[in-house]
Amino acid sequence: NVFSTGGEPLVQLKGEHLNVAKISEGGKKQRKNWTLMWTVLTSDQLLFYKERQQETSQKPGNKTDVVLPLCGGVIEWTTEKSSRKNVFQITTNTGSEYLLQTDSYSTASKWFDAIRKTIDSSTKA
Ligand code: I3P
Repeated sequence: NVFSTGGEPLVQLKGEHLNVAKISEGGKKQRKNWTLMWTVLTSDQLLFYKERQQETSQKPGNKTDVVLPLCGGVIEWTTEKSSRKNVFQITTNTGSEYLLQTDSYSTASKWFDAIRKTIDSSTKA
């Protein structure tokens, strides 16, 4: 369900609630604090919102709480960095590390695959 909405970033995956924890910022370790975030994948960014967004307002800068650039990033499943299940880590090209998690394996793997493809295509571009 890839669609473009007039000049706004191409949205690859519409919003869904995922648990998010930033564990490192610019190479510096952070205290883990899981937060349920409304997550939107665009053609080159992952956007996290504290509150669920309407589809019409899914664009960067519109109350986006965290913008995670995916170009040059790395994504990998991890079983060591959390006691939770279905956890994967995204490392940005600036050395920030985020854990993403949801109890549904199918949801987690859907996001993992879409983010991996986005990292690949935005890194080549
Ligand atoms: C952390 C909290 C996290 C847990 C983390 C704890 O404690 O319980 O949920 O991560 O484990 O340190 P606090 O709230 O006191 O900071 P998981 O849920 O991912 O296991 P960790 O230290 O092993 O990362």
